Amino acid sequence: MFKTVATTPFDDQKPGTSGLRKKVPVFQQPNYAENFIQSVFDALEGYEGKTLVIGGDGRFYNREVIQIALKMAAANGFGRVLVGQGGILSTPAASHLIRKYGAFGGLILSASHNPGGPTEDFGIKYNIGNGGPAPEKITEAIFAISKTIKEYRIAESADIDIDTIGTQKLGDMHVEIVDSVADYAALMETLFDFEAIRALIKSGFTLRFDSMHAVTGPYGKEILEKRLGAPEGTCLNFVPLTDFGGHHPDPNLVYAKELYDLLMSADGPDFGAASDGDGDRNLIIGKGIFITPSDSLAMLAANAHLARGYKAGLKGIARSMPTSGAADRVAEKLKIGMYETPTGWKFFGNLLDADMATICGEESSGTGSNHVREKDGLWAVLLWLNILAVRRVSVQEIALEHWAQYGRNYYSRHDYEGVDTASANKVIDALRAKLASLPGTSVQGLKIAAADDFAYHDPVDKSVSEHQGIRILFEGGSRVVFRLSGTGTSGATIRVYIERYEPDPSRHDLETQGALADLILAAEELSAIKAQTGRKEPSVIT
Ligand code: G16
Repeated sequence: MFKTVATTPFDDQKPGTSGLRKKVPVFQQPNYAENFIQSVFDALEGYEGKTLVIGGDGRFYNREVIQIALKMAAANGFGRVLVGQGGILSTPAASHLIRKYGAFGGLILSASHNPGGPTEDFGIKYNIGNGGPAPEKITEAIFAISKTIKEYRIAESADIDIDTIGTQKLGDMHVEIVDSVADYAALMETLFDFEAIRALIKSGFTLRFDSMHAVTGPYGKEILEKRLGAPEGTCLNFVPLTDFGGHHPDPNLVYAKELYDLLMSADGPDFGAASDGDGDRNLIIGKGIFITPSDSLAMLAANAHLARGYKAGLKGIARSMPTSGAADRVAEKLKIGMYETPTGWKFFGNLLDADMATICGEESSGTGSNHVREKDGLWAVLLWLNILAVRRVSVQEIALEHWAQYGRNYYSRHDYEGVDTASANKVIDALRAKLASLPGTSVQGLKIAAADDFAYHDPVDKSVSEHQGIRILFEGGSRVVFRLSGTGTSGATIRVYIERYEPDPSRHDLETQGALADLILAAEELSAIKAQTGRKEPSVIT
């Protein structure tokens, strides 16, 4: 029942920041998904007879690729595959299943926060046995194999019913269709004090959780409304749709504006949150106050000991380089390790496995901990709720107190999306070329203390990752960072990260873009993005 199919390579199957992401029509080309999946299997060793987890965020083409992956897993010798019912698994839930059931690895089908639909985005990512995204060593091997692949193996069989919970067989391989939510919800109950959160909600505390028509809908319904007793109506846009209702399932101030406006209104709820396509990102908004992801990491780290799972304290905190330095001050106070990694959750894996870091976070709306090896949107929401349930103060009070104690890191990211790749590369190359001459000079009255092209030396496996972003550090702790996104599917996206450290509490209530105005001008003066790309302004400001 297995056959070997001859194929020819595609030259564009290089995994980016988080797996291979392309437009659906690219994935629909004959052999495209098959080639990539076979390249993944060929890059691995010793999986015969072992378990693979497969699930996705429910976007268009999810079900088709799950069938292909199942038939290929059987033909390649896996012993068992666990699939989320209906093909649905949030990325953190998939990571948990891999860990809980000792799987060899997993295939996560998602393009995260990118739009879905017949002409929109799709993606395939391989996660290793620790539950985390494959490290660069493996993604590079996958890419190398994809360039020379000659054949793939697949079962000739009818499609598997992925909607009915239970076990089926595909050749010798067992296919178990599992509840998408149950194991994950049980894990959350071990980390957080559900009693305390229930009591908070019972006392009249109000919240909204916007799933943006993506994967966290069923998770939010089960955990927030069913287990924590939040009234119906707490979960918004909770039915996963293959095209996310035509929206970007990206929980930021642009795409979750309605939620933001609700939280800023006089009679809005006390707490609002949203998650993205595959459930690993989060947006946190308190009544009248947006918490930046960088601040959220710092505030969660400072208060995490209030939740059951983190009572013993944190071993360390890790953040991606472009994430603000707010968490660094918390680590300093707690006298624990602080690690600065390149963008990409995969870089946290070693630190978490070695128990050097407990909590990690990124400016791109990602926060998580050692409970899985992915960032986890709902986890961040529950940790916030747990902290609020114990402290019984508002989100605003937590933020103001935090800034008074540690200082405030004003922070914003300006994205230039869909820029022509050659111009984007030119911007970065030009910046790189002048790095050595910058220290000691001034722009917009700001003195440059240091400038470099960030390279990461992994303290665990000693691997080195170079060219991870251009950093211009000013005296006093402010900085601008430039890098190209590794998650887009068309053209290039230039990201400019702007940060000002403000220790003075009398200056903690400024409007963010205003507080960063001179740095924003400095970034343009240094990079000439507008002149190089012909853009007048960023496409997205968060
Ligand atoms: C992925 C990665 C994150 C990264 C983000 C943005 O998130 O897992 O680590 O911060 O992309 O990356 P870039 O700046 O290269 O576009 P997700 O939620 O898209 O899987």
